[in-house]
Amino acid sequence: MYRAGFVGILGRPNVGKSTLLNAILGQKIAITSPRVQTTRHRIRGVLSLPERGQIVFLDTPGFSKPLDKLGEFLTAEAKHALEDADIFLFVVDGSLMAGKGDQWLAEQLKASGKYILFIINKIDQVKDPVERQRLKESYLKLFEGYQAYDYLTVSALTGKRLQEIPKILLKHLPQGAPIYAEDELTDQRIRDIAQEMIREQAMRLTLEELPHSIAVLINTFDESDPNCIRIDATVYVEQDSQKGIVIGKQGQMIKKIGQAARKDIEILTESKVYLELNVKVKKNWRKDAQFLKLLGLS
Ligand SMILES: Nc1nc2c(ncn2[C@@H]2O[C@H](COP(=O)(O)OP(=O)(O)OP(=O)(O)O)[C@@H](O)[C@H]2O)c(=O)[nH]1
Ligand SMILES: [Mg+2]
Repeated sequence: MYRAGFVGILGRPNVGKSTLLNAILGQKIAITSPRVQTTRHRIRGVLSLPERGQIVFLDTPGFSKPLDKLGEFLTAEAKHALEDADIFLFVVDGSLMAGKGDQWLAEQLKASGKYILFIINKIDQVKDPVERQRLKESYLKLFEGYQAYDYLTVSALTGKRLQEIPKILLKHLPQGAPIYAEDELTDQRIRDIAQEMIREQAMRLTLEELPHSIAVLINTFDESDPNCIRIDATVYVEQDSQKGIVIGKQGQMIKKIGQAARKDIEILTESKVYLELNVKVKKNWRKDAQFLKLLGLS
């Protein structure tokens, strides 16, 4: 019996949703970082299990109180996934006690009446079994009295117990034909993943200095040369002072960002890549509706 459907991956920011998705798919389609608000778009990731079924994962921005227009968009994206999903993968950070945000989200998910696979992640960070149990119990309280759920303690980073996830999910998806072609991995264009990979490296390499104020826009993505993809992209920051950080002393930082991103994009595209980066200031872009639209974030 073939089953196919949508699984909404929901949770607070930074709990490891995108890391989990990449690990389940065995391929990197979503960028990750130690910062909140890393994921900005809903991303579809497709896992096809020949003759058994197809799981379409919807990775979402973490749920949190919106502080600006960007925040509003992110919350709206996550809410769409709440509606579109057949069932949920609810992810929490198992190295921290359950908080108000987790509780609120659990209430939203339970109200849907849909099946929930509850993932207690980052278990590699808690070595003491007593502490582990105490943390786990703080989360299981959220589901007291709810019938339609199972839970797993996992580590998306080390891969511990991840192989059980698709098996469990599949049992709870509706019967039906595949939604995507079986060789399809994601709905994103290569160009958009490349853009995200540049943002990931820019965030990673400026970690200490910059909060989540980086945006990246690819201006040209030229595939006309069969031997080399030529990409021209702009890294946007919010303030003049941040521009210097991204460029670095004698351009060292932007060079590093470019080299690291180029490597990732070359793996992604299986092609040689020429990447040209420049840096611009866009004051308060997170509140700028027009600019957000340009980034596809509205
Ligand atoms: N130790 C440990 N770290 C993890 C694990 N899973 C994810 N992380 C780290 O947690 C951070 C956040 O991971 P992401 O996958 O970007 O989290 P997210 O939930 O997608 O975050 P947003 O997109 O901002 O909502 C990254 O630094 C990951 O490397 C895990 O199982 N163990
Ligand atoms: Mg994410």
